[in-house]
Amino acid sequence: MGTKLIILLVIVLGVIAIAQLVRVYELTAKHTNKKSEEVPHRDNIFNANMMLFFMIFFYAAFIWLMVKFGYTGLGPAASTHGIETDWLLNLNFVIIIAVFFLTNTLLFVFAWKYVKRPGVKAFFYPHNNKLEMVWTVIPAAVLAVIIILGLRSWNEITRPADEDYENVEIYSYQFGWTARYSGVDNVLGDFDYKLTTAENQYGIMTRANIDNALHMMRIGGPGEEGIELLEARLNNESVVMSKADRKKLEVDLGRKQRMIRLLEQISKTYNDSLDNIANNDVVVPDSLVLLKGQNYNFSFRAKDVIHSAYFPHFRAQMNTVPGMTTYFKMQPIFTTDEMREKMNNDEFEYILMCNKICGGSHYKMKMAVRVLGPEDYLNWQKSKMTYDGSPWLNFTDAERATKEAELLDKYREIASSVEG
Ligand SMILES: [Cu+2]
Repeated sequence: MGTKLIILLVIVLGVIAIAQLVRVYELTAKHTNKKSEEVPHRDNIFNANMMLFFMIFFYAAFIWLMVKFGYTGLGPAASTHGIETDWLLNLNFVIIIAVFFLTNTLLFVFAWKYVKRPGVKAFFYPHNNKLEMVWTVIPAAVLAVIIILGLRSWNEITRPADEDYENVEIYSYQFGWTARYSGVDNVLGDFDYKLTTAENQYGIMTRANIDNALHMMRIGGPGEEGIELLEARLNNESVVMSKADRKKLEVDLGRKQRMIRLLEQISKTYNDSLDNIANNDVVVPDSLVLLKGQNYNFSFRAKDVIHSAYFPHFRAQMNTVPGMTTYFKMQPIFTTDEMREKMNNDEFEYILMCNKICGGSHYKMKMAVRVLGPEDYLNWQKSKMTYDGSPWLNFTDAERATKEAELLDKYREIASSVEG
């Protein structure tokens, strides 16, 4: 409060001081018999030279900033689309920097060169159709090229994925990420926010989860009162309750009764044979592990507010929006180890972070990402369990050796597709 008042006072006094200075200048001009709009030649020359001086200072500062802070430290783009995105961004920068130097040079050099000289009258040059055409059509054409190139890349990144893409869901919440792999069938189980309970954090749809959600609403569970208990409490005459408390209970009861009706709808239309699609999914809450060269189709979900999934090294980013699924496709081209070598940093890790201010702990909303080669990826896969608790790669002892060898061959082929 105090500082604001002082700042205001300084501004007011500053304005008064400038007004007084102008008055003094006017009075001296009157005294020396000069017209107030007449600027001495010496001042004009000084201003013209300052224009040139400012331009040089401006360019030097720009180049210094580019050299000092232009380096992102992110290393080479680590995905196929990332290479394209980098190329597009560089193209934009080349055009922007060229135009920046051209227009600013014209601005300041002209101001310096055509300084007002005594006895020289300015040339009156009101209009030129050809010039207007040139500076309208050329920028429009350049912009059109940039936009068309950008749209082409964007459409390619977000178009529906083909069959050879692996479907992985990235679930975002305040403040973390969870990955859900689609398992051996490459189909993600369905979900519905209404099924979200303490045991089913991701709202995954199975018969058991539907029954459980209904049970929570009717009977209740940890941290949740069911409608039976709420009704009993509201109807208990012997307990004295404040009006506000009663209102709160009634609102909660109404909400739960609505939820029960909606859940009963889901329960009625749900086909039990879909259980398997969700049950062979693999939920990995702490990290995202990818196979080098594999094409991924990521779908994004948000539990609470809008987040943004940002993979800086893959040059990929997508908003995650509550109530809607967003997508993009991505193909990692360097394993974490390869990237460590390229970056000359033994501790390098890929990362997924939130790039939308989403609350108090936004800054630590991140997940480790690892890109593995064929052998390491297969080993990791062997250690993971599906949603219903069976191994991801559920082979019988007799078939295991051949099936794993087949998978390894397939992964090697996928990884070598991005080699060199
Ligand atoms: Cu966030």
